[in-house]
Amino acid sequence: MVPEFAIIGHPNEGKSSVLSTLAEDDSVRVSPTPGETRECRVFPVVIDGREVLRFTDTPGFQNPGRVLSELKRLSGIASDPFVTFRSASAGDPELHDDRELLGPVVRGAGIIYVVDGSRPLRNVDRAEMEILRISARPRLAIINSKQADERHLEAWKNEFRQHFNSFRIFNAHRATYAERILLLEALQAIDQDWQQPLAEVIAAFRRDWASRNQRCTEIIADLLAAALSLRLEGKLAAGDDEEPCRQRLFADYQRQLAQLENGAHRQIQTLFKHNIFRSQLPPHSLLHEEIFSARSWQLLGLTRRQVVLVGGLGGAAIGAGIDVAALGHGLGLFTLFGTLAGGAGAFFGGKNLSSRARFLGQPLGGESLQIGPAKSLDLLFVLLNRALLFYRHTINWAHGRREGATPEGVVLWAGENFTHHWSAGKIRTCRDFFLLASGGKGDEESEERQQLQTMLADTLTEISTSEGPHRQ
Ligand SMILES: Nc1nc2c(ncn2[C@@H]2O[C@H](COP(=O)(O)OP(=O)(O)O)[C@@H](O)[C@H]2O)c(=O)[nH]1
Ligand SMILES: [Mg+2]
Repeated sequence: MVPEFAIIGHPNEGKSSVLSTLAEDDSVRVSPTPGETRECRVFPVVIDGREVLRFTDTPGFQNPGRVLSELKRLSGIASDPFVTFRSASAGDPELHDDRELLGPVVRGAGIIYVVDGSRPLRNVDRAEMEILRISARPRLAIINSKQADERHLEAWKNEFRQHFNSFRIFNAHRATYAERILLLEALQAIDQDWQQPLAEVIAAFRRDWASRNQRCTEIIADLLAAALSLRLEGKLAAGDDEEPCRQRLFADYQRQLAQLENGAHRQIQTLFKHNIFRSQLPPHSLLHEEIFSARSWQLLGLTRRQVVLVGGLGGAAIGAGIDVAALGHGLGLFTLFGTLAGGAGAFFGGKNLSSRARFLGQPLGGESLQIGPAKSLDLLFVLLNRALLFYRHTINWAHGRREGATPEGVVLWAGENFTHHWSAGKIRTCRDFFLLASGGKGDEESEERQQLQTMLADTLTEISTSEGPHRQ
């Protein structure tokens, strides 16, 4: 039988949000209006086409005091006071929600009790906990603090020690993959009967996560292959001014790179089951910057040390170490494009450009300007770091969190470089893939691509098992 857990609690404490995050299901209805959920709804967790676990969302308690006294009264006379209570209260609209939420308890579901730990404990909470305690179902309490206020935490914990098998702090808006696994492990411990099935669920979760990461390395490698090989050409007619043509070409190039990147990021979002709501990037995220902004290159490109490493790798010479100052100054990228194309550290390929640089007059006609394939390894690092930033943002965006919600207590962190510490071996793997990809062969099965993906898989594992952003 598939283990079932009912998410129970007072209205508006974050039950549905917790469920949405735990089940990675952003179709769960979350609402600021208390008491909107009137019926239970089952959310199966399906892995590899098989339901491994189900969570049931329930309406909030409306009359816990009354329900408790009814149950106590029935406990002497009914064989199962919960069943009797439910049938006896069937005609009473006032008890509708209370009756409904006890449905899964009666059919044997485990209980996950959710409270907002940022508010003080009240008598109604005690009545709710007492009801759950006398149900004798295995139960775990979750403290989902909607505000940063921690003054009441100790009181809640003390209360939970008396009424529950276990409790955990789990935040519906901030919980990470690692914290979801920890919660499942805690559920495993509350009842011996669930140990085995939940161990399988946890193993399935881990396998599923690893296969998503694997798929994500393909998405990133595909993006890099397409971006690094991107090549555009602009024809110059006799008498054409070269500058506008360059500008157009470069604008096109930027636009197409951005499209490729955007497509890859959307795939990552879908892979991690963000189907309905789009996560919001923190206001200062580097991902708001254009791919070719000086800040992107400064923070996400190769470090000086790595540029030296690239030089020492041997083999084909490769452009590395873009002059970031050139990206930022007034003349911007066109200068870089024009200058570098003819210069020693050629950034973009420039058919005819080096000769043209010497002839800066009117074009003779029938010539073409070319941009791409990429000539600088930095582009790989900028795109890779941006993809990793996006990955980290996506996996840490809890499904229960909705657009516009204020992320209390969440310290959203500035863009970071995931590759600054990479050593020569990893840089070489990137370099080898770069050579392949810029030669138009990055999407083919190859040793180089395989190595890149294996390395990326480790990086993704590291990112997903490291502490969440709010812990930093
Ligand atoms: N800031 C913040 N808001 C939360 C959190 N959990 C839930 N909420 C908000 O609280 C309201 C009620 O949440 P919901 O999950 O629908 O509660 P339910 O009635 O217990 O199912 C919604 O507006 C949520 O966005 C949280 O961890 N932090
Ligand atoms: Mg709800």
